[in-house]
Amino acid sequence: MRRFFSILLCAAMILSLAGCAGVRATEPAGDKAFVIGFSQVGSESDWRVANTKSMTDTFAGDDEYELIIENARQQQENQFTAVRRFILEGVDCIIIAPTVEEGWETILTEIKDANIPVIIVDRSVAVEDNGLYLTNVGSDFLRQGNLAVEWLEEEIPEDRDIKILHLQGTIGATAQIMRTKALEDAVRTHPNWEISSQLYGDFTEAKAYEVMTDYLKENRDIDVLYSENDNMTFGAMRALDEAGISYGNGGQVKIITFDATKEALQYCHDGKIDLCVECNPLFGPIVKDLIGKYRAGQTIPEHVYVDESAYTTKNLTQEFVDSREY
Ligand code: GYE
Repeated sequence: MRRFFSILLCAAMILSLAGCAGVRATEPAGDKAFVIGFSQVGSESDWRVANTKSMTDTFAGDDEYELIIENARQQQENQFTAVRRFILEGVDCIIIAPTVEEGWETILTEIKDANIPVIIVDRSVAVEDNGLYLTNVGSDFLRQGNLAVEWLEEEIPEDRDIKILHLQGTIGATAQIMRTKALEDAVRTHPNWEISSQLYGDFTEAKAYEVMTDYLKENRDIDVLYSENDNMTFGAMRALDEAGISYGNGGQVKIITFDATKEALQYCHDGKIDLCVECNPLFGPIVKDLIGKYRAGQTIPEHVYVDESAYTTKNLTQEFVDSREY
């Protein structure tokens, strides 16, 4: 049946000149394989690349599974197209890493009507009916934000006024919503903290570099940079370098970043970044385990959080940085 739909689908795609965007992430494993369609957000960050690799590595080489990945290039519309293609193909399971939280009701209902189980990974969806998906696997983004805020509380004496520059990721994505919430809540309860500006960096290095370069032309009074992912931080560091503003250990600006990729951890170890809050992308094996349980008819938890912590020069060793996978 699946084959028939695939042929039909490809014919339709050729006719519409839409092109075949899906990447078969694992070798076709024959007709008996359990086929998974994965709609990934994009490749905007090192975190994302590591996450895609974790999913691919997990299912590659296992004849029982076939994984097809569609890159949405950070556009929710592209995710809808990918999901409808998966439905038409008759895949056995759909995994979605949602770009933003809102707007999923209709498409999730379409998947439900097609009797295909859905797993939400990384970010979350805001839908009233949690029965529209099996489970949500990913980070506790609010906890991440709170870890950052708690660290800052310890760093800054109560009688010191600070100006925080806030670099935000894709607006409406859970990672942005929760990391922002933690900071904004904390600022409300700390009269000496002020968010001097919120800049939009879309989780990419290029965008962050651009907005920071622009901002620094008029504003140099920054005590803390709260950057919602590592790649934006790298862009911001480049802009700070060019503006001649120091940062990190002994510098003017304290830098807080999220993800804790190898590159960021190295900067942290070298005293250029003050705090790396970890966001763990390596949940491919957890997803596979949950799918196995689902297939075996076992109940699976509604939400599965990955393990994460935070790093400063105090708890980082070069050995740990070197052993970082992503
Ligand atoms: O922090 C960022 C990525 O949703 C956890 O998205 C993810 C975030 C991550 O682009 O680097």
